[in-house]
Amino acid sequence: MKQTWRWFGPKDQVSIDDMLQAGVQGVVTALHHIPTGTVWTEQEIAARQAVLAHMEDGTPSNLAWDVVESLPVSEDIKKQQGDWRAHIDAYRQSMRHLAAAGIKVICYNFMPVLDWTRTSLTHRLPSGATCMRFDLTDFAAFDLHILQRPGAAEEYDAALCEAAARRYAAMSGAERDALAGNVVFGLPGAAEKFTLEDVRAHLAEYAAMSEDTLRAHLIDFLSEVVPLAEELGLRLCCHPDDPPFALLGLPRIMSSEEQYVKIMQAVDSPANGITLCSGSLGARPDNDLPGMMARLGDRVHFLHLRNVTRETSDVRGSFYEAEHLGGDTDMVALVEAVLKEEARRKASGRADWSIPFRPDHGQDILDDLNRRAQPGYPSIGRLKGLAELRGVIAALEPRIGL
Ligand code: DNO
Ligand code: MN
Repeated sequence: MKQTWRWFGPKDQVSIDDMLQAGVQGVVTALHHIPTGTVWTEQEIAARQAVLAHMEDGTPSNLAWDVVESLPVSEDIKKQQGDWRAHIDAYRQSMRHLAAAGIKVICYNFMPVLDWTRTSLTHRLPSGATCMRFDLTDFAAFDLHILQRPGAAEEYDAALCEAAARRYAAMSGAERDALAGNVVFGLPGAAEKFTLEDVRAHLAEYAAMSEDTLRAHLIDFLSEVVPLAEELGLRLCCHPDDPPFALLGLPRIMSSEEQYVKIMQAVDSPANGITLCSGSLGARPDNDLPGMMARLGDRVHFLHLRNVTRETSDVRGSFYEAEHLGGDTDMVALVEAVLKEEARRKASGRADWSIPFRPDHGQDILDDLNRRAQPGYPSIGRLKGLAELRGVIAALEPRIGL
């Protein structure tokens, strides 16, 4: 398993030197400054590679850009509206440029409007660490009373509506603003930053879209990009919905194994793959992560390893981001399934048998609490997650014969 690390570029609080001290072996990054739907030029890609190649004092870092996260898919492509065909052409052109630069793995997602969604970015744990949390009552309070989405009340049961009304009534104005900010103003990695008005306008455009239609749009997109990916030796990998259930009445199509299988079968190519994000998928009790890795393994091109503690037992429920080996996903069993897949690839003679993973979101601990990085991406919390995962890998690898 190749130990990679997400880096948001030169503006990231966490530096290349920090990454090296964390012991990472490769980098996951994206050209966040380039607007969605436009081409990533060879020059821009080369410039990012050049920055990555050196430490602050000019010493070679020996780090390479291994994974793109994300090459974003535009809302127009998801809706098949407006400039969607031009955006697909731009996507294909960016793929050619990335392949020419030697970057082979491209992560993307197909979540309409919002990328990942949380209600709190600094939920305090008993230890004093903070983490991100999704609280369904807070979310319903946002949806019903702040966003005031038409029809929202029909999507929550009566008890939840009452709890949300009480929660909203008890919040100060500043708390309401903070909740709205956490939910919609755009988290790191999200392609766009929104206001409430923007969200209302975007939601209206999806009002009539069914899951089947959104899935058909994803399949159309993949039919355009997967053959090119094959030709260029690229691996595309779709990140799951986070959280993995319907929100704000929007269709969600990458939340469960069953949904993944539909997409993998519709465009049946090894280049049409998955980012297995254990934190996203694990928020739902019916997603069996080690089992998914075992069954979908040959399509898994990239892994996000992170854990959540589910606070409710429903498919749509509350959760917080736990320590990497804590939480409800059996991380040791998942790592074991990943290593077994690697062993299969190696035995079949594949040179690229090692699967890149990154420690996904860390809790804010120690000096992270003074040096706030992008939510979810503190240096020490992620380093702790990586170190724990590295221990699991080191213990299991010899047993699997790697
Ligand atoms: C959050 C991330 C997501 C992810 C995109 C991939 O930390 O896992 O923002 O990068 O959904 O397209
Ligand atoms: Mn993830």
